[in-house]
Amino acid sequence: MKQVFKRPDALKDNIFHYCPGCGHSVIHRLVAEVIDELGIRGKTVGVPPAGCAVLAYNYLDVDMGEAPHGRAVAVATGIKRCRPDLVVFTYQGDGDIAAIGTAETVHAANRGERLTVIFVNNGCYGMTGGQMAPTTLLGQITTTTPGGRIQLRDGFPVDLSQMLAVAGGSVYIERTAVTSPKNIIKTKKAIKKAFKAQMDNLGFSMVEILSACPTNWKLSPVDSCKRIEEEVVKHYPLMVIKDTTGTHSGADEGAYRRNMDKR
Ligand SMILES: Cc1ncc(C[n+]2csc(CCOP(=O)(O)OP(=O)(O)O)c2C)c(N)n1
Ligand code: SF4
Repeated sequence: MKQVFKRPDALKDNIFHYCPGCGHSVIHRLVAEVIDELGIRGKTVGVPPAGCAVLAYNYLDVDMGEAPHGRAVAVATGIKRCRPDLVVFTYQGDGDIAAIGTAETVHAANRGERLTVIFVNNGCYGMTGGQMAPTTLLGQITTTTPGGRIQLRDGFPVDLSQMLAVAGGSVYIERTAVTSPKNIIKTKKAIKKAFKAQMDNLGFSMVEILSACPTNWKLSPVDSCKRIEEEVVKHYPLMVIKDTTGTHSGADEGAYRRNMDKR
């Protein structure tokens, strides 16, 4: 009989430590499926965050290089520049990338580093107990905003994808969610497209994935998905935010080398 469903080769046979209903497990699987389908397992390096996905190396069966909180894109830049033949991705939560990691991420996008960011937006600091993150919505209750996030004290939610879309070196940024089979399929397509943009040498690519943190939201997994679809998408609409992959001519490696040779 033809096998129609199996564990991806790029996913180790370990039991996820994530809470029930957490999006990280689904997103790990999607990344693994894409790596298998692109046939890049032997030449892919991932950089996990500080956050609940810090143990991603226990699950993804590719080389992984750990980075301190917020530094994943900087570490990935170093790896990619040393070994441009590798496919390099970071896997980061919103606290990791949109708070402490903002600066290096903005500059890496602006430089057009040829790497891929998987940005898991669950609107809070999951691992450390559900504190407010830059992405936390106005009014959202977290452990550090027990009365709800208010603009006067806490500022507005940060839309990192829109910020990075302005950068000259970003070529593909899409926001998706893992709340339903339809959205999960779209997320996988987006991850594949982001990896391909890197493999075509085009520039910085990122997929922002709206994901549930049922434990810290204090909602059931089903109600967490409902919250994303009914509330979160109003502020963070699911859409392709930037796509210049069709018109981009790719990085001019030759010009770079000629310029270096002149010195
Ligand atoms: C420099 C530094 N500061 C703070 C921490 C503590 N810390 C670990 S994980 C984390 C928050 C992670 O939240 P997020 O990136 O949103 O990921 P999630 O756990 O929600 O997936 C923090 C503050 C740390 N590890 N290193
Ligand atoms: S705390 Fe939240 S983000 Fe972390 S594993 Fe649990 S549900 Fe997932």
